[in-house]
Amino acid sequence: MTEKIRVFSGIRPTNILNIGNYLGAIKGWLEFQERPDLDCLYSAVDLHGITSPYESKKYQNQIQELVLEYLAVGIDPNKSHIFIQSQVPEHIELAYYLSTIYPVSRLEQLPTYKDKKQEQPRYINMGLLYYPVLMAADILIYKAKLVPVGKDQLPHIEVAREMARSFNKSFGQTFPEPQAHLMKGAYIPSLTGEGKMSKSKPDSFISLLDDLKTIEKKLAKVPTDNGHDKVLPKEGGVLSLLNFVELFQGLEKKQEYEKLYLTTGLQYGDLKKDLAKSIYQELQPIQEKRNYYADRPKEVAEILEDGRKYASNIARETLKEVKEKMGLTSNG
Ligand code: AQP
Repeated sequence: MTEKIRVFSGIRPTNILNIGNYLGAIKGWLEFQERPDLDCLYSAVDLHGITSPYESKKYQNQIQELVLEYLAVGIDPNKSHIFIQSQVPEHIELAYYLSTIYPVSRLEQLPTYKDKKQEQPRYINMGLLYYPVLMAADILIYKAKLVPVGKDQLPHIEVAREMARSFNKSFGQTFPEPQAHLMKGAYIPSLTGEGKMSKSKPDSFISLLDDLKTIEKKLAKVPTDNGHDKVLPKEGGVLSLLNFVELFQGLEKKQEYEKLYLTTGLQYGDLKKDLAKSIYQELQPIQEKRNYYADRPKEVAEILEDGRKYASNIARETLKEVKEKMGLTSNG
């Protein structure tokens, strides 16, 4: 029997998941768990979450909430392994080893680090700089070859690839070079029309748990124009809206609106109302499933324990191999 190809991905428990996380990352997770040739590990990456300002008293709830949302969107514990990152501390140990073979200057130049420095100027901690190192360890500890993520994570995947190459060169072939897997929704713009949709920017997102009224209100605020021009907009709120139309209502509908924009004019009120309905239609079953699991904490705890055990076994094996290859233990 050929060995399954391993898949790893994770999300920070910084807030309720939004449609950016859902279309950009989770849709890829769901696609991969259906493939019998893949072995999928999906983690609530709580150690990454604490590199941004957070409230320790609320953090356990946020982590548990993220797990409920993983289950709610359809991550199936019979097809995937779900676990909490900090419960497999081997990630941290591997991250340290990897940090010794990687230049600090490369980490300082990463766009994600520079962005976060601007976003949280009073919270520029070592963990933030170290984020891509720990993320590389998250992936490499499982020798994962595929990483379904959004576009913003590409620089981090590149770091993981460089680390794998560098480690293999110095200590012998150990890690495969992981590849990012991007979905159609790999970059979901913010509702403000500027930058990407982000869990930590409240004006930017529609959350997976929003009701119809809230979605309508949020879409109503998306900045638009007079609905008519000779060329389609290349940025801003209108582009975001058309993007959502394609992802939730299909390409044909988007093309219909584009045609109106270029001819008689587009009525945003109608577009927004219709779009809100379509988004809510997709989110409603997710919200029901989230409530189903919220009522079954024992079942959720068992799923997490199974996931932790599975992940820990692989992680321990990899660490043993790494320590031997680095000369930290004898291989006798
Ligand atoms: N706007 C987006 N479009 C497509 N994909 C996105 N992702 C995030 N935003 C978009 C993908 O969702 C996953 C979330 O991973 P994360 O929580 O570890 O970090 P992130 O990329 O920093 O996500 P957020 O939502 O912006 O969170 P905060 O605000 O906490 O930093 C990743 O696969 C990401 O690519």
